[in-house]
Amino acid sequence: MKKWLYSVVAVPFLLFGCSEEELQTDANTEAPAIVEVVIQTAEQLTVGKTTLAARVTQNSEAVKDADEVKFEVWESGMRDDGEMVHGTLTEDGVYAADYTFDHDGVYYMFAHTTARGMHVMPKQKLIVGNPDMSKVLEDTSSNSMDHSNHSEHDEEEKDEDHDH
Ligand SMILES: [Cu+2]
Repeated sequence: MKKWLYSVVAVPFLLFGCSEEELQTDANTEAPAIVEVVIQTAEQLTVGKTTLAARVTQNSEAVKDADEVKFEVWESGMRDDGEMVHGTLTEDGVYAADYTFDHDGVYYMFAHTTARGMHVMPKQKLIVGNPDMSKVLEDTSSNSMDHSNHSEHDEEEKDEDHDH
């Protein structure tokens, strides 16, 4: 009689233990939502002052606390002579920086974005004015960059990585 009682009592505990374990596993494997960066600067520009801008979102919501949004701009084929300008939050997840193009040409731009523990860097081609396409150099630079000096691990030295 006593044995029979024990087994009845034990069943609910077993069921409970099982479902609790499943819940914990689900919570642990949930990945953080991807940070998305969309460049807002038009592909066709005119010589002179323009605004470089990119909008940062996560789960379709504006990210207003990005660690860093840097715009790397260079003329096609001359990435080594490119410039890095820091974007600042203007509105609703949009980070922007002023930039001046002083001559017609084909340019490229990366929006190097570090936010919520991720690094995202969309690239865009920019056509400024009416460049003589026969004189435009081919851009052979790689689609990546040396991130060794602006990785997630160097939060303390954010301002020392302008050299790439
Ligand atoms: Cu980058």
